Amino acid sequence: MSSEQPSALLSAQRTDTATAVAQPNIALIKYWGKKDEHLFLPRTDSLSMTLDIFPTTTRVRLVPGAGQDTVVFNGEPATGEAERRITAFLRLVRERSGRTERAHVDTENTVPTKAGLASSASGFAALAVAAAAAYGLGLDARGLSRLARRGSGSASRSIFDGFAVWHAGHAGGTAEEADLSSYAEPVPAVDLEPALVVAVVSSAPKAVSSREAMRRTVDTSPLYEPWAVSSRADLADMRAALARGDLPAVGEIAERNALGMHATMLAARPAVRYLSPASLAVLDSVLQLRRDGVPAYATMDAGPNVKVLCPRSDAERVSAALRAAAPVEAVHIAGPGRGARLVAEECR
Ligand code: 2P0
Repeated sequence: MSSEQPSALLSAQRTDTATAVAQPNIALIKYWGKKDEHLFLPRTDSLSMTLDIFPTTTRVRLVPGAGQDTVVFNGEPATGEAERRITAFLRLVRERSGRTERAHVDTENTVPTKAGLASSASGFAALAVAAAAAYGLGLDARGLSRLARRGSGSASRSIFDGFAVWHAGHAGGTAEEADLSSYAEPVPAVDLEPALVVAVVSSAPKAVSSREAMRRTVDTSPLYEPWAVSSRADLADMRAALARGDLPAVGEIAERNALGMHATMLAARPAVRYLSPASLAVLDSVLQLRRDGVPAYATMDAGPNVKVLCPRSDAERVSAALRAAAPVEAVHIAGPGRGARLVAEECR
């Protein structure tokens, strides 16, 4: 038996074993580009909705006397980049805690990985919450958001329920000041009753990682800076639309922000193109839905999959239209979900 604790109690108590659950988030105002790669400071603020699907469950257990960290990912020993990122994150947590024990991490991720479905967001949000509790960091939600950011930028937003804004912070001053300046927090929103319909066009790993793609875009795309400027204006418009509960405006702003982000990538040298013919067919079907009177709006991340924001009451109709538009692998209907949280250990 396991029972969940309220998000407010995240990491409140110290144990040597902790398990946390987190869900992915989808950005409505995108994070695309860093100003500090080591600290994961983004160039622009972003805003997202945490989903109620695809949970990641991560257990961190301290192992006194162990010579190294061990990581199991979906039942298999983690290797390569995934293992390197997780052990680097554990080193950061150890530095902060003053403790030296290595850890065993066991993570079950139900998100299709590396397919632009934000698997690193739920993954590092769950790891941050579990590791902070296991090592006794005693962080509040903002502190957990900052910590999760150091694993993957978008993970900073999955700490929170529903809509969250991630502040870019500032790179000046000391590293500690810069680190403190960038975190996510909840955004006030009227209850919109939204759905996000996820059309999985391909769950194959992507050819270019989002990390490499955003670096290349910042370094070489002549469209990057204009997009970053317009994204700041989009964020202000988005906050206002959420505050007045205007779902069509939220969708319209999200769609223009995402299309603009993909334009920056197409102008990079060499270009990064994540959208496939099937993605474009789904985008066409979203236009057709709007012509038919359904307020549906698309957003896309670092992959070919398309996520469509619409009223909850239209989700089934949108789902059917997306399936008919292209040979999609799967369609998932998500709503706003809970932030990362500890789940009580059954017995130790
Ligand atoms: C986002 N994406 O705002 C944007 C939009 C993809 C497109 O955050 O390098 O895995 O680990 O900080 O968070 C994907 O990038 O990148 C992402 P890192 P991350 O959701």
